[in-house]
Formats: sequence, C-alpha cells, structure tokens
Amino acid sequence: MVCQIIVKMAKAKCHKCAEKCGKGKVPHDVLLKLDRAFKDFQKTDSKSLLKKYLTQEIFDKIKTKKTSFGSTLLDCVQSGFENPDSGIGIYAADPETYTIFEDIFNPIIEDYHVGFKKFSKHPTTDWGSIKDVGNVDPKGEFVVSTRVRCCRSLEGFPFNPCLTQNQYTEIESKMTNALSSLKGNLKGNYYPLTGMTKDIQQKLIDDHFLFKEGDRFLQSANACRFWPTGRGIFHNEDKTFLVWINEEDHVRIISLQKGGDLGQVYQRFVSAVTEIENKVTFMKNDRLGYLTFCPTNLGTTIRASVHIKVPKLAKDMAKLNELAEKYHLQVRGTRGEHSEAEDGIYDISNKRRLGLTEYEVIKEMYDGIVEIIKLEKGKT
Ligand code: ADP
Ligand code: CIR
Repeated sequence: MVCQIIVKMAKAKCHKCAEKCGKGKVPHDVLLKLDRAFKDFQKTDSKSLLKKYLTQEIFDKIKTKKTSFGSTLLDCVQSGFENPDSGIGIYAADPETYTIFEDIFNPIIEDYHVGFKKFSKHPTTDWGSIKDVGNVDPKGEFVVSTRVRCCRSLEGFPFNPCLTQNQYTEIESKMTNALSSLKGNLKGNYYPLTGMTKDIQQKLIDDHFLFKEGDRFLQSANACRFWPTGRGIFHNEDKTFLVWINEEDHVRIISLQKGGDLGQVYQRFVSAVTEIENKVTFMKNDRLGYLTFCPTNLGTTIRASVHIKVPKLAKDMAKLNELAEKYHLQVRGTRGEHSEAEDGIYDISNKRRLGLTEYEVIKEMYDGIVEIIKLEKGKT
C-alpha cells in the first residue's frame, strides 16, 4: 500500500519520506549529484553507448523520474559515469527502469541488439531443432572449449541494487531447493561463497567455472552489496553444468565442455533450463523477453561462446573485431568481459540476444565461428 500522507508530502516539498513509497520526487541531493556527474561525464571521451545516447535533452527529460522501487536515473547510470571505459554504461536498477527510463534504455537496446526498435517485440521461446546443431571444429584444431549461458531473474524480486540481505538468501534457498532435485547428468551440489576458501574460489575462477569477485562496473552499480551473502555456485560432478546464484543476475545457467561440440553443449543447456523452469518462475516481459540487470542480456539472454585460438587473424585485432562485427559476434579476453587474451585464447560469442529466438542465436554463433575458422585456415 502506498502511504498517501507521504505521497502528499512528497508532492509538496519533503523528499526524504517519499523515497519509501516510491511515488515522490527525486531527492534534491540526488538531483544535484546527477547534474554534477553528468557534466563531468560529458567532458570524458567515453566510447560507451551511454555517452552516445544520453544527450542533454534526454537527460533533462528523465532526470526527475523515479520508479516505485525508488530507483532514480543515477542508480542506472552511476556505473557508466564512474567508469568511462564502460562499453555500455547502464544497468536496470529494477525491472521498472526499462519503461520509466525508456528514453535512454531504448536507443541503447536498439544499438546493442542491432535494430530492436521501440515497437519491436521479442519472439516466443524456440529452442529449434537441437539435434541439428553440430561441432564448430570437428577436428579439434582451434576451439579449446564451448560454453552456452543464459540469465534469469526470479519473479517477485527486484534487481541487485534494490535487494535486501534477506532477499539474497531467499533467492539462494529457492534456487538451491529447485536444483537439489535435478537428476542424471544435471545432478550436483551447491557451493556457497560464504565459507569457501580463497584457494578453492580462485581455482574455480581460474578454471573458468566461477564468476570473478570485485568487478568495478558491478560495484559502482551497487550490485555487490552484502557480498558474499547469498552468492554461490551449483555444479554437477564433471563441471559441465553450472548455475551461478546472485552474481550480476539472480541466476546464470551454464553448460560448458572442452572442444567444439556446440550441439552437445546446447543439448545439455536446453534440458537444464527446461528442468529448472519447471520448478521456478522467472521474470518475463512481453516486449523484452527475459528481464535482466544489464540491457545487453535481455531477450533470450543467451551468450554462446568458444574459447578459440586464431593466431593468424589475431595478429590484426582491429581486423578480427571488424570480422566479428560482420557476423554479429563479439571478441572478449580469456577471462571474459574486460580481460586480455592469455596464451592466444580469445572468447568469441554471439553479441545480440534480443529480437531473435534461442535457435537463431545459436545458429548465428555457429555460422560465425565456422566462418572465422575458415578464414583462419585460409590465411597464410
Ligand atoms: P558471462 O559469459 O557470464 O557474461 P564473462 O564474460 O565474465 O561472463 O565470462 C565468465 C567466465 O566464463 C569467464 O571465466 C570466462 O573465461 C568463461 N568462459 C566464457 N566462455 C568460455 C568458453 N567457451 N570456455 C571456457 N570458459 C569460458
Ligand atoms: C560495461 O558497460 O562495459 C559494463 N557495465 C558491462 C556491460 C556488459 N556486460 C555484462 O553485462 N556482463
């Protein structure tokens, strides 16, 4: 229930109480901070999508808006303001921000997901003909490993910046409860971060199974509060099926194995997601598909990647990036986003996840990687 006295007070002049019911004005100190930070941000040479689209006109139009969770524009853009080297620079502080601040989210979404417009609608889930997905590198010459992941948010909970400590543990127990009934090759155990030794945690990170700690983009977005409460990883014995709990998103479901057999990885992925979705309800939006904390992860939320060695193409990184863009792919370093390549291993994945079906995402990645390998082979 929204407190009407507080609403009236907020409409008059008191902003403090209004924060609680979410219907009032943006507090004066937040507005001042926003104005100041925006001015500083304008002076940077940031290449982020936030810089590209947050014009003075849009900023002035939306800076006084607030969601019913109490999230302001500052909650969404402070990561991008504090980290001008961001690629995107904006997070959805809560699910409502996608509509309340649509004037900034929409152009960023359209740019990142290539042509997904204000009136576009994400298609319904279609896993496609799973058995037709093949191996991107049957001879095992280039691909070290293959991974497919998706993100999910539990219905009824906001995103990181608005979660209470209790909600973190509630999400954790809802998920571990659901995961504990998985059978066959999905059967596994949950390992909470709380109580995990630093050695084990680091080994899991180094082996590419676990999320890293201390990501400055997430920290500035207020996404690491109460760390490590509620955070952890579930995996099967072979570590080919993994679930991250309460890192950037409430849930990340991952299928991973050595080599280039995308078909096998995808098959395991689809069966895991289907099983989990039979047990828990995830947040879905008519227009944007599955809702996530970062606008890059909307829609199918799928990132299908290979760890690949393409030494000839990688001699000219500008060219490799250009090539990747042509096939709607994205090149990352060995340890993921914002990392460098180690031992010549690159992470190449589909870039867009919204506006196309799950199968189309996988097919886009498959076709692109096969092309990249063909070009690497043909290069002298
Ligand atoms: P996400 O994919 O979940 O958005 P990151 O880019 O940070 O996040 O990657 C998370 C982890 O997954 C990193 O350790 C990264 O090295 C690992 N990873 C990504 N793709 C592969 C792959 N094909 N094989 C092995 N590890 C991978
Ligand atoms: C950036 O803008 O570069 C970071 N906030 C990361 C954006 C996309 N990556 C992600 O969500 N993992």
